Amino acid sequence: SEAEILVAKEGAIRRITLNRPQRLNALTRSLLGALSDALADLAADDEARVLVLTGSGRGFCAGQDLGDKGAVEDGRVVRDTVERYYNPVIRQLRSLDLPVIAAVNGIAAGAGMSLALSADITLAAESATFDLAFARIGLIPDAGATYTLQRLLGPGRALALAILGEKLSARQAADLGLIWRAVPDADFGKDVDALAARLATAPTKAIALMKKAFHAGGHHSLEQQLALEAELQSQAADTEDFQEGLSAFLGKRAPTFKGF
Ligand code: T3D
Repeated sequence: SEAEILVAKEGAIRRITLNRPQRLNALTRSLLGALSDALADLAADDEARVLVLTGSGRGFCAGQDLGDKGAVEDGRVVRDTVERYYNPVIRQLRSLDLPVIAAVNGIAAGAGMSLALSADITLAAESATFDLAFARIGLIPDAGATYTLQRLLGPGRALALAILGEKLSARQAADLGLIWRAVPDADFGKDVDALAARLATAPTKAIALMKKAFHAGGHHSLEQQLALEAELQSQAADTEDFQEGLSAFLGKRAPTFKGF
């Protein structure tokens, strides 16, 4: 049978495609295990400078596969699925040192929406929809969604969305600040590729330091954050890319960043 995820390497770009199109890429334990393995490989891949996470077929990801035997039966089983399959993937995505693009090609529902929101930059095709489907089946948002949603929307709108489970168009999601941008379907593939190519030549180390700063900023005081910025900025200034950025600016030419 076909692999449940596809991993492609192209220069410094890594692309992971959820690949159960006949089920809108719904997540099974085996798919989540494969995704976790791929993310572990990526974390150890020194050549990689950007990850694109996307789905095959007409959907991005319909969340937990509700037919996956041994994953959803009752509270005991679901706790195990969440702790052993979902949470590791979310931690891995979050702690990657490179920028993560979610390329939302179609519907993102349930934990599929959680996955899309855990990326650093979420780009969606205009025909894609975001569906916090959990309440429809009597569950709560998980895979980090109760964390990311309230940071992106504010706690009031996040909880209302969780309770009501309204489907959002890609444009609505962009207007609410849930995602970076909704783009016309005809441009989607090209725009995703252009963004990935751009990030593959970006100052990758500085991006890793930005991620660290913003993640800590969510729970720091201003004093703590100013101290952290001083530390991380000094690390950024010690990179070869900063020397290159500086000399390119002064020399009125385009910089060539190496990622370190
Ligand atoms: O351990 C744990 O379980 C805890 C973790 C929970 C995390 C969660 O994600 S809970 C939320 C799970 N997801 C959902 O509740 C969404 C279920 N799907 C839908 O509501 C709809 O499929 C969509 C709104 C996403 C899309 O609707 P539509 O009309 O575009 O497509 P469709 O016809 O419903 O789906 C196409 C096929 O995929 C269909 O199969 P068929 O009829 O062609 O044989 C459908 O049953 C299947 N499919 C879609 N989503 C899932 C699924 N099969 C299993 N699980 C799914 N989540």
